[in-house]
Amino acid sequence: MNSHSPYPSVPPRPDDELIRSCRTYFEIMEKRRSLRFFSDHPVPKAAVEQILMTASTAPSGAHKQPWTFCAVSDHAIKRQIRLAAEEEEYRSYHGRMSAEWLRDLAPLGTDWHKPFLETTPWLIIVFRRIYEFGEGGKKQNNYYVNESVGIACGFLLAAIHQAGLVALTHTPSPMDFLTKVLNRPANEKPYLLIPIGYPAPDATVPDLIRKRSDEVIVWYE
Ligand code: IYR
Repeated sequence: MNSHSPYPSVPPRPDDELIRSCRTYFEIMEKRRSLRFFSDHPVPKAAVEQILMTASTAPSGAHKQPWTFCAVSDHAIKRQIRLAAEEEEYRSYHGRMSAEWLRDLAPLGTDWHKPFLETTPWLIIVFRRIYEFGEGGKKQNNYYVNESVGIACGFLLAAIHQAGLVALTHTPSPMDFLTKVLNRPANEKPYLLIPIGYPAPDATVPDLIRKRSDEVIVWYE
């Protein structure tokens, strides 16, 4: 077993203070929206690095941290990613997605055009690391990779929002082109493509309503 250190002791707080603090964080997070209209205003690399390191604090199966974040600001690579994504998306919107799926997407107003993939100062491409190369190049599988990387992406979106920046959890499908464009090794599979930046001054978001607490929580008291 590794050495263990004491966790900083946390004295119980008065209930009303605790509830207020939970409410305050809810009110912050409740304002987060997925955005498709970005400004090209630059975001410093050091900010992106800090945000990605927050994502990397996420819990993971056996603490393997089975993720790689590729951060792209290079214009030529962003263009390559946009063109490849639009090619896949064009096929998705013209035959690969079911009529029901297209109907469900209609309120979001999405289509195969993805200009934001070139507008945003940064594209984050999250890869899940299926296995590692152990001693002698032996494959060692990671654990709960999808769960771990999903949680890390949650942390990532929260950190982006906290910074006053916006993002889109973009899922061009299939995403294999990202492996090729970014020259990633065989143990990494693309998971999400997340453009990050400031919102465009005239950005809009669809009017969505989030589920009420009684629709998402079942209490057993
Ligand atoms: N990947 C496509 C389609 C799409 C799918 C879902 I589910 C969305 O919530 C939004 C879009 C696209 O990015 O346009």
